[in-house]
Amino acid sequence: MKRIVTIQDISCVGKCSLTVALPIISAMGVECGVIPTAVLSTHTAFPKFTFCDLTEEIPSITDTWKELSLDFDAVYTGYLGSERQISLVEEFIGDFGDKKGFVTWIDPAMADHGKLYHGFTEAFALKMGDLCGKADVIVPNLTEAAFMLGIPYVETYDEAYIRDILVRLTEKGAKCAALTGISLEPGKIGVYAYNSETKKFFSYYNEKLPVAYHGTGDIYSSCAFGAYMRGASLEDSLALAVDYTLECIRKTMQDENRRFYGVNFEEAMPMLVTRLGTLVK
Ligand code: PXL
Repeated sequence: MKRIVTIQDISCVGKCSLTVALPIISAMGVECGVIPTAVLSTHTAFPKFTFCDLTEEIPSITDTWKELSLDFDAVYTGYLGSERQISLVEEFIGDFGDKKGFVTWIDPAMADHGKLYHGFTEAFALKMGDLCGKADVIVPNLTEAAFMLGIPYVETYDEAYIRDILVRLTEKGAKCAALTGISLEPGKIGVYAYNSETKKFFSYYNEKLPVAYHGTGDIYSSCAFGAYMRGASLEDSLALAVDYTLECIRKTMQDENRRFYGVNFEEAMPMLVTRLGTLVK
């Protein structure tokens, strides 16, 4: 079994970051170590939240792991709270990334719908862009891509624009870039990706439902990463995550008692595990 580490916050309620990454990655048959970067009462889109910063725990944890000679097959990061935390992730890659086949998977979870999340600055976004340059795979949405490239966010675009953004993202160093939430025809939404080593593009779409829920980006990234670590191709992993995220949204819409936050990723898990079984042994 592969052993990975995911570095992101714990939002105690809100269904994002570690509270979705850990169950999804574990259900997919990958051992999931964690470094919690902060503990929040909820994620920052709630009107009020507490925030306990754990930055200074990170070096203590990783130093102890080094003394114990622990090793990992991958690191996966999501929401990071500060530029210092980005530097610590870079150090983690330096310390643990020399294992053969090591995968660095970065979800620059920091913005959506044209806006940075509460508390982030443009300088932070540019530094996240530098971290993405060290990755094997990055999974930004179009807002995050625009902030990392320092260009305006646009709501209407065509395929040539998406391809240009993908190439520019990989020119900053990432091997593969996958833009999430891409819609090039009405009623369809999915992923558009580029592998700078093979110079190949890949896209996959499924139904676009007329709703937008918080936390789908974290679910998408965790699922695609989990499948990739199980040995599925990157294309199959990215496509599975499109279908799983849609299934989570469908289950949420069916639930009369649904919350205003997060999606029902829990009851969609049987579909995920079944589909994963068709892709890997
Ligand atoms: O879903 C991304 C995310 C993760 N963690 C925290 C957040 C957000 C988005 O707002 O606030 C703390």
